[in-house]
Amino acid sequence: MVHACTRDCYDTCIFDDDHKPLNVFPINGFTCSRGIADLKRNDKNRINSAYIEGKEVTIDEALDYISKEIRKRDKQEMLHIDYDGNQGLLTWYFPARLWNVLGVASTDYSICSAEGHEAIKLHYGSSVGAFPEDFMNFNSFVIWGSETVFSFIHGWNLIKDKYKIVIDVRISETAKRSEKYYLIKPGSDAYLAIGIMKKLFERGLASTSLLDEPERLKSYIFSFSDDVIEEYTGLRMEEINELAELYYEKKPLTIIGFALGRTINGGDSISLISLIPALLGMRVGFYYSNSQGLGIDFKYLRGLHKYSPSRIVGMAEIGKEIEEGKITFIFTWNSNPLHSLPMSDRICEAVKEGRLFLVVHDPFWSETAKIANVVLPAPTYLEKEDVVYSYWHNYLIYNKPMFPKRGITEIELMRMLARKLEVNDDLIYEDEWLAIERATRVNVNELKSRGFVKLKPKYPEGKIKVEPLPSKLNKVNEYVIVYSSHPNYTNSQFKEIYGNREAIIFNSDYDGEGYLVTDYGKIRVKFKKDVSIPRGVLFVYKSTLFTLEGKPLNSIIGYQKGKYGGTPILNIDSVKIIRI
Ligand SMILES: Nc1nc2c(c(=O)[nH]1)N[C@H]1C(S)=C(S)[C@@H](COP(=O)(O)OP(=O)(O)OC[C@H]3O[C@@H](n4cnc5c(=O)[nH]c(N)nc54)[C@H](O)[C@@H]3O)O[C@H]1N2
Ligand SMILES: Nc1nc2c(c(=O)[nH]1)N[C@H]1C(S)=C(S)[C@@H](COP(=O)(O)OP(=O)(O)OC[C@H]3O[C@@H](n4cnc5c(=O)[nH]c(N)nc54)[C@H](O)[C@@H]3O)O[C@H]1N2
Ligand code: SF4
Ligand SMILES: [Mo]
Repeated sequence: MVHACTRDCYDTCIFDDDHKPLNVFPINGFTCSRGIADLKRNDKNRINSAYIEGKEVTIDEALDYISKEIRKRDKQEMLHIDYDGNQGLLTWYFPARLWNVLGVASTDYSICSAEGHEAIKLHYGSSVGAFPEDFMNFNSFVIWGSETVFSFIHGWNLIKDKYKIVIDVRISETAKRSEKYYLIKPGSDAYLAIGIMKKLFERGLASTSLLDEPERLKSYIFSFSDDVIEEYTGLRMEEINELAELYYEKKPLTIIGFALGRTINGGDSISLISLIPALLGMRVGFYYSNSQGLGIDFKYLRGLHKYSPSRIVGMAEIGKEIEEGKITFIFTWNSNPLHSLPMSDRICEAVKEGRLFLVVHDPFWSETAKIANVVLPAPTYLEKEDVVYSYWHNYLIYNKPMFPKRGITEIELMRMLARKLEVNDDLIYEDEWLAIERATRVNVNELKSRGFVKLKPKYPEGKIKVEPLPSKLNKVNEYVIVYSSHPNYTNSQFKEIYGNREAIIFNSDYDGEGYLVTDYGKIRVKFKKDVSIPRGVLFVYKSTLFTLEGKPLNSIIGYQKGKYGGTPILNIDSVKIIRI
């Protein structure tokens, strides 16, 4: 029997009964520092009971209390926030049915990768790209806006001995370990993609057969002068020419990092980067996320084939809507919004002032759980059955629990709350295994007995569409905040093992304390000089987003969002520094 790590991670490691990583490709018998520490972590910092306003209660009492609050309100002012804390189909997707049947507001699930999914889909029909087996067919790689060494360890393992080119805004760990790197100005990736394509056209190296309107692309590309491309990217034309040559000669696989979707011009950048392999005649020449290529009907699992939310609130705008009093009730699971959302200090303020009723269902005392009105204990992935997919490889895995259940599962909670609210819709009571079978078309008995099955990748057909091409690219001002994964944490998780680190702002020239200030707020932070960071860049690990005073860094991030998938622009510019 096997189980699978359900964390938000490319790799979705598969483990045996003793929690040893399986030696199947591409897991290859090893795991990360979190995978290693999972068993030890399972007993630490756990929520072991339900709580109302800090007082221990039974789950039944807590649900009575929550249902009274729900009955008092309009659908539009209630929101469920769920994201990828656990990627299991039975933990994340299926339990959303209650909220969709009730018709409360939903988020747009945009915080992480939506921008790139939508941008690539417009050209290719789907964002699906190379699977692990395809990686093996390439001898060179361009790693564009991704700290692969930390964020994608099994991907890195497949490519580490091959030729790698990194495009980043600082000398990342991945850059240090690669054969070549190019540092560009934050948010200028769209210009670099234009520059590369321009050189390919100019030198007659472009292959146009896969594109529906190559001439349209060419005239668009040639509307940008070399001077403009140099000015925006900070690279010289000789360097861009060299990169174009490398692209032509080596025909690399381009790994497009999710992080790009959260930068200024992010969707446009991903859109244009994705066209480079097409211009070299490669149908599958990039990897972004393969979740759209697995044939899983996520909408069915969430009940969205039958019901729709009363409204969609962009994840970029939740903080703002709370401030404006438009949201007065939040139910969250699988997510730590205080850590992850823009203007997240508005959540704290509104709860303190009694303007927002906050419920958190989580296995661990996350920052958000600590301030919630009602807290509910959830089992970890080691304590409940689930079915897990990966956004890189194509195994669908049956997660068999290793330990007895603690707390209440997301499905049990959904059904108990539905009974309290007298919601009787069949969707809520549909057998979850039947729902899995319908959504994945995989035989559940076979899945359970074999542990995992391979899904067949699904690719769209037809020409790659050149349109839409970005009409206007934004100018980026210094200072820009940029983030990367940290090897010992997954987003806000694993502080109980690896410690609660404060936000340190790595930069080119200042050691000391001070403030970061934007139109949305001010936070006191520590600064540290680092030679790998160019001027104009403020770098922080995305797992260390709280100050020592407990204020979230995201307090200073506004509600700007991408135009394709609505992804919040987290890599904001025009940040002022006050030194003290
Ligand atoms: N260990 C670990 N692994 C993780 C996670 C984790 O927290 N820890 N998180 C998971 C999740 S949720 C995600 S979304 C993925 C993210 O995985 P990746 O997509 O690899 O993103 P990051 O690790 O955030 O690294 C982003 C890189 O982009 C660079 N960058 C920032 N701005 C720009 C820009 O404007 N242009 C260019 N070219 N580069 C830029 C940063 O300097 C950084 O090196 O990783 C997953 N894997
Ligand atoms: N400033 C800034 N903000 C960012 C980012 C950034 O780079 N910079 N990155 C963004 C990205 S890429 C992402 S993906 C988000 C991630 O943002 P978060 O939502 O903060 O992600 P996690 O830390 O993974 O938190 C998920 C929560 O789910 C809980 N959880 C885990 N397993 C289960 C389970 O089985 N059941 C339940 N009920 N809960 C569970 C965890 O304990 C944790 O509290 O943050 C985004 N926010
Ligand atoms: S976080 Fe990623 S690398 Fe670590 S155990 Fe989970 S799937 Fe594997
Ligand atoms: Mo993410």
